[in-house]
Amino acid sequence: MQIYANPRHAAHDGRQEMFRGKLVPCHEVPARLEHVLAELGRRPLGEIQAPPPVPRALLEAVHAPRYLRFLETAWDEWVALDAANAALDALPSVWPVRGFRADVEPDNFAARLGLYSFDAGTPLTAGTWAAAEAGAACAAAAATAVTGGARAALALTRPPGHHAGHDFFGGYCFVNNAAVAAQALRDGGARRVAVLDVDYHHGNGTQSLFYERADVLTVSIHGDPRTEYPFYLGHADEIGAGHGLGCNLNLPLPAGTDFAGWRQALDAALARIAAFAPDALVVALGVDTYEGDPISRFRLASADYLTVGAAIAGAGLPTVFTLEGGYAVAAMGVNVVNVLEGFEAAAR
Ligand code: OKP
Ligand code: ZN
Repeated sequence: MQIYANPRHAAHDGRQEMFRGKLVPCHEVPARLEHVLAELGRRPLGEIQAPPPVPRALLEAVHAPRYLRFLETAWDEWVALDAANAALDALPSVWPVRGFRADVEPDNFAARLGLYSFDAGTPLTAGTWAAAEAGAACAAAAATAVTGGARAALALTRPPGHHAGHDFFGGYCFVNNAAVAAQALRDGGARRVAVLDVDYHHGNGTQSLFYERADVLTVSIHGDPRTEYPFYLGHADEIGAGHGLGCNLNLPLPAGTDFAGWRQALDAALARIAAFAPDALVVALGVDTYEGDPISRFRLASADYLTVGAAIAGAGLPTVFTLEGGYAVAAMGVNVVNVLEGFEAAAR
């Protein structure tokens, strides 16, 4: 398969996230992607390329222009507040919840940081925009490869993307790479596209972006939001709205679910995707379903990911993989490459 690696990913290197009243080291670290690249060196699956730049029009088909402009300029504004800020990450601490106005963009930087975010766990750093934009370029390039006839393509996206919505970041995500890929596939001529999100956490951003669209089916298997992040979306009764009614499927599972239980949800997800009869599939590939993940609570073993990849190949669809979560850093490479190797073996 064609593989696009983000040459700028390491520029996004957050120091700390808020957890239980303290700032703790970030889980979403550059080493995650380095482990995937190292494993791809041991088990090559295709040529690894740098992507061409992502068209601005594609980014603006997914995200609000004023949000993208904010991301682009945020670091310079942060440092302009105080030169000493250059040694710190920008973390939001105030948000316009119910009853506040989101239509008026404040002048105050902290207020805008909150306007465009939903948690205090997603630091914005000097290289965040460069990394996020180049990650989206990987997603777009992978979609282009599939549009051009490739059976599958892999976008090694970091930072991840599936929590990012039309005009907000959070959950370590800034640009929704899976949505960029899905939109690029549509623009390339796919009449219907399915997004299958297998990350431990609900893909709230992707769901929201396509919630009222009938051309993109979004399916997510994830920890039940009653107890698991992102908490405020991802329930089974969210089925799409308007033209998109019936075009969203959430399969929340209790914390502690093992592979047997998770596999049943995957079969249900794949059955729904088959019924939708898409021309292409985007897999938002998180491997934080792993039993050793430090922030998640499913119990998949490394070998299970071979089975996951084979089952996804069974859909028989041109497939773009984007990379999402996975925080057991040393196991990340094996787990991701197992999915892809399982896919390739079954897709042959
Ligand atoms: C991003 B992705 C843990 C707090 C969890 C956010 C988790 C974001 C997951 N101490 N904070 O879906 O893998
Ligand atoms: Zn996750």
